[in-house]
Amino acid sequence: MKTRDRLRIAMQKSGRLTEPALDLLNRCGLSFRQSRDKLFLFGEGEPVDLLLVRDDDIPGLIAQGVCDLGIVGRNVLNEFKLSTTGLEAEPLNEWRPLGFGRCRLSIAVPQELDYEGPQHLEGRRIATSYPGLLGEWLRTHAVKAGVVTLAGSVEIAPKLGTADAICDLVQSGGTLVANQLRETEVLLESEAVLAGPLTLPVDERGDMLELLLKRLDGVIQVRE
Ligand code: PRT
Ligand code: ZN
Repeated sequence: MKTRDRLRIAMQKSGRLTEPALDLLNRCGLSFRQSRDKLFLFGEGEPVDLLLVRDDDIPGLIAQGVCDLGIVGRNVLNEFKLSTTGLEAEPLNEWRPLGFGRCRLSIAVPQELDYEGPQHLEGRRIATSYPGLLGEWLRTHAVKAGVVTLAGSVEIAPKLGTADAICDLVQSGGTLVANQLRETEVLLESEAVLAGPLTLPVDERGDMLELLLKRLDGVIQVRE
């Protein structure tokens, strides 16, 4: 692949992480103008461009070298890492937690169910969009359960009778309550992170990344 001299960061095109990610980068002194096809935001001062994509595609784009870094939920990053374990993929690193997009990946069961611990899930079906993270948790707790992988609307699976429990992202807990579900286990505490390969490119992009990390640390420290 042709090497770039500008740092390219993938971020969510339109969703929960878009505004706070742009806000953070602006605070780091970066400003952008949109490309005509709306695929990029080009840096106006510094050599940093943003690639606007679906959040699920971000880890793969970093692993393929299409971009140098990405701003993505730890949930998406860690699920990708598990799905590529054992494959010859570029290992990805969490460079910085960014302090927004906070949520947790949790198991929830119907409210009326007595839940007494992981063993309660033995032999049951659990619906999720995170089969890797759920599978790892089940293995750690020596629980054998069926994993029903769904792309979305996981919370309605128990009502539809397609699963006995769910494993999904929770923020306020409102969605669980609305679906008569109760949170019983937290598998992962998540937030948006700056993700990238384990090593920096040894060129202008590496220099720019070092500068960006310094600015990020300053901005995040001030905010905390
Ligand atoms: O189109 P694209 O694929 O890019 O977007 P998306 O729809 O997959 O993602 P989006 O924008 O919904 O979320 C992006 C990231 O935000 C997630 O990967 C998480 O890292 C983070 N995040 C933070 C959340 C939430 N909070 C959240 N509450 N992602 C999803 N939710 C959903 C959750 O799935 C559930 O349906 O909100 C519901 C629960 O919210 P509460 O407040 O009712 O508990
Ligand atoms: Zn997505």
